[in-house]
Amino acid sequence: MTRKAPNFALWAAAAGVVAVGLGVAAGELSAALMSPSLSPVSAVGSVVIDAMPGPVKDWAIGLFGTADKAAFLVAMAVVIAVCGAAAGVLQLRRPPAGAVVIGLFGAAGLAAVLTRAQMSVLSLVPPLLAAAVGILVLRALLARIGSWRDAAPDDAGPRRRDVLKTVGGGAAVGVVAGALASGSRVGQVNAVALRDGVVLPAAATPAAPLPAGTELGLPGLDSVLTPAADFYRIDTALSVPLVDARQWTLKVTGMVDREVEISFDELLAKPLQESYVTLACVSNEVGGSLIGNAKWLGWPVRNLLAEAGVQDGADMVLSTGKDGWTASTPLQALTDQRDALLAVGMNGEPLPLEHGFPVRLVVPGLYGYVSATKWVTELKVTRFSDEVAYWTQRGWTERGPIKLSSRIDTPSPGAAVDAGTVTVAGMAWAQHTGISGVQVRVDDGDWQDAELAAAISADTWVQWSAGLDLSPGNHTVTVRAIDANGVEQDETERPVVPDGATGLHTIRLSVR
Ligand SMILES: Nc1nc2c(c(=O)[nH]1)N[C@H]1C(S)=C(S)[C@@H](COP(=O)(O)O)O[C@H]1N2
Ligand SMILES: [Mo]
Repeated sequence: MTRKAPNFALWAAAAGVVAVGLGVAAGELSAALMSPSLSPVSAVGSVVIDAMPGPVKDWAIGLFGTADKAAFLVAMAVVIAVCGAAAGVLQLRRPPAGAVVIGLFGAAGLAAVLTRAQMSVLSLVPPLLAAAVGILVLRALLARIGSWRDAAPDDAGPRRRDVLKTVGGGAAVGVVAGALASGSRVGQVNAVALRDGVVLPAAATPAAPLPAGTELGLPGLDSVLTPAADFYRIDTALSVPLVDARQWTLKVTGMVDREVEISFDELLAKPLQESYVTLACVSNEVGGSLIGNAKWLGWPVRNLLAEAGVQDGADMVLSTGKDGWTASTPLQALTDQRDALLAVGMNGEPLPLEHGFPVRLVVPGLYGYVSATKWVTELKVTRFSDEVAYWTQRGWTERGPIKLSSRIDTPSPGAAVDAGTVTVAGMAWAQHTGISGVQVRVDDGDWQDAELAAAISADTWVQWSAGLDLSPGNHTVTVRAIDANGVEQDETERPVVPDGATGLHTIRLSVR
């Protein structure tokens, strides 16, 4: 009795499809967990769509109508599967050629992701992970198919079952992972499209133009205005909450005369105002980078609170985000003249999904954990004695005014510089108080005044620079800021818990 010789090439092709399928699913899932803008499939797809000649695009839209995007994704899936099959067969015939093909795919994904706007180190994870998973799975499956092919006749049975089990098991995992990844994609694609569709009204009260001389433009020095793509992101949301702005409402509840609810369109119809505010995270170490400055567009929260009518005895507003996170903000900080905003715009664009789309709170002078609620859905007027917010339950203080601080941006710590006059520069901040001076010191020498750039306002950070005469050898440079009330930056070193770090930023330099 003869058995038909197994078609190893077919098995290798199937293994190749399973390998790339698992790789793509791993990449998409990691992107879904980190940030909606990181999907390698979307990135490659956008690059291809951008590169398509107009007539081809028109033809495809005409052919598939509103299903054009779905049809495009199906076409991408077919191309990926065909290449996977080819990689499998190549890996069987000429290892490691199949693994190289998958590596090239990963490189294409990486290149596509690099062209996207919201680029960060994190963007590199999904394509690299996809390629790594694809190559590892391909090699594992093909090794098994190889040993089946080379097996002695009496060993062929167990080898065959091994291949059936692993390829079948891989396919099953791939189907589940693919379903999860595409499930998360559908929501993300919609959210991205809805955000792209938002047209922000012009501000009734625009921000004044930036004063001349706010931006020193020195290499290595952070820019005064932080692009949204570089803005630090801190939240407890494992995947970015995707909020449909058309469905979004904000409720004011608690100790109010009447509960009010406002929709996104109603909010956009209010007289909006623009202001520059520097946000900071309480977890920012001395010299750290969890701080950024943006131009925010929004409506002062106090107007909405006034519509609701705040009752006597309230001293706090507990704001809640779509992710269930809460912040406790002193009522006064939301009602005084500091213009705490229900922000809809960041640097002239709708809020990025990661930074709270469609609406977040921005309160000058308070750390983000007690004020900057993203994806905000409720403001409950209450008392500090009645409610405890998310981070306060975990050991951070219930109030969190931002501490006066300063940072050296350039030279970078440990840098080697030439002896002579060395330009040192950085940032200083005391939100809602303002900075009146910055001083620097070499080793244990005297404090010398640095030059302050023009400040946008008391609510923003300000650049400073100083020319220091440095002799050869090892030196330290330390900075301290002085606020508008003449208070010097606290030099006592304290950790970030429970209410923000203190101490002075010092860098070491080796001078040639
Ligand atoms: N809904 C929600 N809002 C949030 C947070 C969060 O975890 N969930 N984190 C806060 C913290 S601790 C900070 S420092 C700021 C950071 O805002 P950003 O990510 O836009 O820079 O958002 C605040 N708003
Ligand atoms: Mo934070």
